[in-house]
Amino acid sequence: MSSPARVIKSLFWVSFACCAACGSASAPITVDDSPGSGVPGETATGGTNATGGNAATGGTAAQITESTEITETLLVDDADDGDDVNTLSGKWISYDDRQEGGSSKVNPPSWIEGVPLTMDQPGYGASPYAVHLSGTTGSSLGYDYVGLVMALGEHSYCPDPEPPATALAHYRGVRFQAKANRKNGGSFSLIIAHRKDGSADNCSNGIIGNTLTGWADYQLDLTSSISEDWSLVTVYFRRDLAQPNFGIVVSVEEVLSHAKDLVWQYQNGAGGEADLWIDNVELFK
Ligand SMILES: [Ca+2]
Repeated sequence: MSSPARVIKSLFWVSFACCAACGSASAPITVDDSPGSGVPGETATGGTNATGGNAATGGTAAQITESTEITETLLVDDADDGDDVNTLSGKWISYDDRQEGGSSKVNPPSWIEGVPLTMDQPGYGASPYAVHLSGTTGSSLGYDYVGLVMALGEHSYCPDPEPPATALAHYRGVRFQAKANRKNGGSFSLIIAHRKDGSADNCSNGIIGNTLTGWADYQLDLTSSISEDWSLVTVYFRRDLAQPNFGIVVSVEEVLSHAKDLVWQYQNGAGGEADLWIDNVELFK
C-alpha cells in the first residue's frame, strides 16, 4: 500500500497549507466553564443543513443559531480507564509529520510506530486520566504538525472504514475539557474529515479512507479557545465548522453522516512546541 505517511500528508498537510495561504475558517466557539448550563431563550434551528464552505468567499461557517441548552449527552471518553479505546470502541491515535520528511515529533508516539496510545495523569478535576498530546514541530515543511485522532467506532480505520453506529449527524456538537500551552505560536484545530467508506478502491493513503473533499475538510481554529487552565470547549457542528476555500464543497450533514473520527491538530511551520490535554469528550444534543 501507499505509505501510511501519505495519509498524514494528504489529510493534514494539504488542507492546512491551503488554509494558511487562503485564510482558514474562523467561526465563533463557545467556552463555558459551567457544564450543562445554558442561556435559555436562544432559538435553536436544529438540523439546519449548512451548505459547507463557500467556495467564493472561503471558509465561512453557516449563519445559524444554536440553543445553548444541552438536552442530552453521550460520554465518548473520560480517559479514566487509561487505555486507547473509548466508549464507542474507537481508538485514539497520535501522528506527526516525520513520515513525509518532516521532523515533528509527537508523544504519545505516532500510531505508525505500532504502540497503543496511553492516557496521562492527572485528568480534569479529580479524575485520574486525560488524553495528553505533547510535541515539537519542525520547520522544514512549512506546515509542520502533530495531532490526535479519536475514532468514533471500531471500524473507523482502514482496511474497511465505515461510519460509526453512532453518527455525528444525530448530535449538535461535541464538548470537552481542554488546556494547552504552546511556544513560538502555531494553532490548534478541530477537524472532521470526509472520507470514503468501504474497502473498494479505497485506503490508498493508509489508515484512513480516501478523501471526498479534496482534503478541504470541515474544521475550526481552537487556538483562542483553549487556555492554560482546564475549561470546557463547546463546538456546534453546524454553526462553527466550515470548509476552507478550496476543494470539493460537501454539505455538513453529509459529512456528519459519514464522519469516522475527530481530529485535534497543532500546526506550526516555524518550529514550535505544544502541550494539549483533553478530557471528558462528549457528544451532545
Ligand atoms: Ca478523566
